[in-house]
Amino acid sequence: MPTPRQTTLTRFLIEQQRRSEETCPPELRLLIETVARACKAVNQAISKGALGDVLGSLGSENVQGEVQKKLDVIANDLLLDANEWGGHLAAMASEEMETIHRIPNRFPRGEYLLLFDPIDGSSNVDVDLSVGTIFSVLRAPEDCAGREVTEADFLQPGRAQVAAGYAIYGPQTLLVLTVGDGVYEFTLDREIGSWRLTDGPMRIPSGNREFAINMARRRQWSPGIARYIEERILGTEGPLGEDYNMRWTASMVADIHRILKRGGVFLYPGDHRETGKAKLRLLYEANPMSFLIEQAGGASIDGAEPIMDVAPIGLHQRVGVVLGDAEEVALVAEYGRTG
Ligand code: AHM
Ligand code: MG
Repeated sequence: MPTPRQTTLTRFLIEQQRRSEETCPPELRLLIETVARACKAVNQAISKGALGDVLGSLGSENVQGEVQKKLDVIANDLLLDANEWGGHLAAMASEEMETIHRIPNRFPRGEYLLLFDPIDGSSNVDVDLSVGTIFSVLRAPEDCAGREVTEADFLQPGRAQVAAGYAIYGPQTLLVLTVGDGVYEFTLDREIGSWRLTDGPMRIPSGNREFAINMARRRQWSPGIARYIEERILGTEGPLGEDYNMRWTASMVADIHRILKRGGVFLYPGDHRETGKAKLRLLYEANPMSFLIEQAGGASIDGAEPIMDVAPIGLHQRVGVVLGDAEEVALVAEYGRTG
């Protein structure tokens, strides 16, 4: 038997397929390998930094009105190019594209839909902090085979995901993955260029007294969120009688990875008092992260309901996000109900 560290992503996925063709059919396995390969190329591009002329903005805006970084576009193209010819996909969608990307007619069409955020936390790229790529895989509706894929085909709840994960480009380059049978972490062995299993099945440790929230948005919080955070800030002088720590990286991948490894809770609430707007996107940020968090024993809500039960109405729809330690998330939900 190989030790976990000798287990490559390829071997892990083949063994997963042998254990259960239902969770990991060959087509899905090959699709995940292709995404993972594209993430290696993104990693290469990011790590060149100023030497590769990849830093800074392009001067363009994406569909959400956000300034695009050069790397947002480079990574988006790398993921599109790597995934369009393999025959596993019917279409793709991304944070950086207004509408879906159909597989060109010159390539065979497969049965899956891929959604991604090519560089999550891209404001951090220029200052050399961790960023990542988030992805989610859905099955295309059965009747897709005989017609053009549409945006509506992507509007499936998070529970319908068949795989999800992220790559994190930090001190180490990692791939964290679920096919609905636990969460596993792979570290990129830079010398031989392969992903090796380094953790899993991952479980969120309970009871960590750390929360992650952007405090500058405090004026926008609902009474429930304000109460939850206020109690933690009061620490030993408040009803909890314990001190808490705050961590905020402005890279969701980095905050979620910390929570998977050592626990705690992440909040990006969607309760702006005037606009009711959230920031994070449901289909390619909140849903894949929620799938991973639930698979690791945690919970994930939009403030009240499980995120993966939300019925999507738009490709770039935003949603409030509270996820991590299941007990903490339950408390946020309770304070949301009672104020
Ligand atoms: P992005 O996908 O455009 O980078 O935006 C998402 C990021 C998340 O990674 C992070 O949690 C959040 O935006 C940070 O937002 P803020 O700048 O409000 O702290
Ligand atoms: Mg993002």
